[in-house]
Amino acid sequence: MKIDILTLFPEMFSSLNESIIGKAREKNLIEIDLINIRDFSKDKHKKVDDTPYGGGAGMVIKPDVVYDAFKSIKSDNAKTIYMSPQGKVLESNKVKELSKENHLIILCGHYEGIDQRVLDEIVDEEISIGDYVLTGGELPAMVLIDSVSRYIEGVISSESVEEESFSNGLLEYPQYTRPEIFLNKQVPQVLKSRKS
Ligand code: 21W
Repeated sequence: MKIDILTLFPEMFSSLNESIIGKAREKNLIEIDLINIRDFSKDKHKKVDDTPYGGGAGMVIKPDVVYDAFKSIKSDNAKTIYMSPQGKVLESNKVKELSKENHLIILCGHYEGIDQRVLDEIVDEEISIGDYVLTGGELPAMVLIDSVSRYIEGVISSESVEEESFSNGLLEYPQYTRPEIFLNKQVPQVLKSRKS
C-alpha cells in the first residue's frame, strides 16, 4: 500500500520509522511519503494560512497551497482522507475496508481549519478518532496508519490479526512470563502446566 501524508509538520511522523510499521516499510509492504504543505507556498515568507472571512479566532489554511501540494502527488485511483474532528469516528470495519485500498492520501489540518473549497474538491472521506479535541490531524493520521497497517498481508502474523480483532468476540486475558515468582506473586497454577 502507498500512503501519502499532507501535513505542515512532517517531523511528527518519525515514530512511523519504529517497531512493526518501521519493519513493514523496510520490507516494502507499506510505502509512506510525507509532503510538507509549506513547500507549496508561493509566498516569500512561506505563509500558508490567513485570517478567516467573517471573523473569528485563529487562522485558516489557504486552499491554493493545499491544492498544489495535493496535485504534486501522482494520483491514480487514490482515496483522499481528511483527518477532522467533524469526521466519522474510526471503527474496525472502516480500518479493514481501508486496508484493501492501493493508495491513500491523508490530509492533516492543524489548530485552524482548511478552506472548505479545497476540501470539497479533493476529499473523499472525513475521519475522526474520537470525541475529544486535539491540536491537529497528525496523531489521528498515525492512529489510522497504524491500525490499517496491521491488516496488510505480511505486516503481522495472520494468527495475531485474528487473535487481536475485537470483531470475533475474543476477550483480552491477563498474561504472564518469567520469572515464576515476582514480588511474592506466583504465575497462576493453571498456566504453568501448559507448554507453549
Ligand atoms: C481541532 C481542528 C478543532 C479544528 C470554526 C469552525 C483530526 C481531530 C483532528 C482541530 C478544530 C481528530 C473551527 C479527534 C481531533 C484535528 C484539530 C475546530 C475550528 N472554527 N479526531 N471550525 N479529535 N484536530 N475548527 O481533534 O485536526 S482527526
